[in-house]
Amino acid sequence: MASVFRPGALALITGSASGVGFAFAQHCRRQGMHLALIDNNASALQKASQVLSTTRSTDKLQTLTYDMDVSDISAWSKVKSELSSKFSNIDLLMLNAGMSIRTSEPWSDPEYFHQTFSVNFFGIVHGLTTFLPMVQSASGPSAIVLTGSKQGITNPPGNPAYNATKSAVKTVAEQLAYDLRTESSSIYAPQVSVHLLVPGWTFTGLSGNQGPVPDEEALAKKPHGAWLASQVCEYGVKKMAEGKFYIICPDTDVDEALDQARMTWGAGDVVEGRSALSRWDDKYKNEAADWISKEASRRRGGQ
Ligand SMILES: NC(=O)c1ccc[n+]([C@@H]2O[C@H](COP(=O)([O-])OP(=O)(O)OC[C@H]3O[C@@H](n4cnc5c(N)ncnc54)[C@H](O)[C@@H]3O)[C@@H](O)[C@H]2O)c1
Ligand SMILES: *[C@@H]1O[C@H](CO)[C@@H](O)[C@H](O)[C@H]1NC(C)=O
Ligand SMILES: CC(=O)N[C@H]1CO[C@H](CO)[C@@H](O)[C@@H]1O
Repeated sequence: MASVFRPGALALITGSASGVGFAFAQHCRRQGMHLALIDNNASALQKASQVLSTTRSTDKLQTLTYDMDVSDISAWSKVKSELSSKFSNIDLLMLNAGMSIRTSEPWSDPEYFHQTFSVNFFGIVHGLTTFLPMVQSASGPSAIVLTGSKQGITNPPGNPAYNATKSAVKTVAEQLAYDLRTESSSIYAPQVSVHLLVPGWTFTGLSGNQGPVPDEEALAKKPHGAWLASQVCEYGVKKMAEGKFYIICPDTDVDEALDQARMTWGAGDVVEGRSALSRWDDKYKNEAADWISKEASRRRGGQ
């Protein structure tokens, strides 16, 4: 199957002034793609656009930037009217912007939930409702990538709003993939592939490495266990080429087998009727650790 990463195609990426989004923008540019970059950090966005404009001869390639908040639906309609005057379709729609707010009292702070959902969840909803038609109308294969998190799957305790937004992103991505591939659905478009990109621990703005930082610089500062955003991109592009919907990235500390074992244990809470988040419950945590470690070794052996 032809790739969405092809010369002359258009990628629209949110949260593209830093981290994972910026790494994908760089990959797209190297493949000769036009870019529409959305971010609410104006200075980082400007830097990113400069770097990308020199990544490859850009004689004929456009780099459009939109300094906007993805939670603002009216900003999306402006982007649409501008973009659709220049392009008739979008080949890669990557809805990736995300953030995390800390609050000491989540259970008495509805604003913390509203804010986190307005960016991490409704930012994605706005991107989809605005641009799905332009993705469906692409002439070749096109793709939608939504950035989730392992925290939306295994749900570790501590930041309930962030984890809840990411589990909502997973649910929406699954529904979208189903509707696009199902003939009786009103949005049926089997040439559009959907991917849930789940980075592992990645050294980005979320962990103190904000902006379009070059790999060499990030490598010198990154914690040992974390991946670079460019590694997430490389892994993601490879899995997209394999046609995978779930793209669960490992990192230096956590391999694929360990993630698989943790996710299986988590799903087992429901099936076996254990307590919620049993991996972190004193009553189960030793059993969980034991089972996960054995299951991970079994999976490594079986590879
Ligand atoms: N870094 C990790 O370990 C990790 C792990 C799992 C998932 N993720 C997810 O990866 C995605 C990308 O994050 P990252 O790690 O590259 O972090 P990052 O901070 O480097 O990049 C996120 C970008 O989104 C932008 N952004 C934030 N809020 C925005 C808004 N309201 N409107 C427009 N732009 C906004 C930021 O300015 C930033 O440039 C996020 O969805 C994040 O939740 C990251
Ligand atoms: C914007 O990005 C720059 C890095 O380019 C960073 O130093 C700054 O803190 C960011 N601003 C905000 C508000 O996140
Ligand atoms: C990015 C983020 O805030 N994720 C959080 C999900 O919840 C776990 C448990 O608190 C936190 O460790 C993560 O930081």
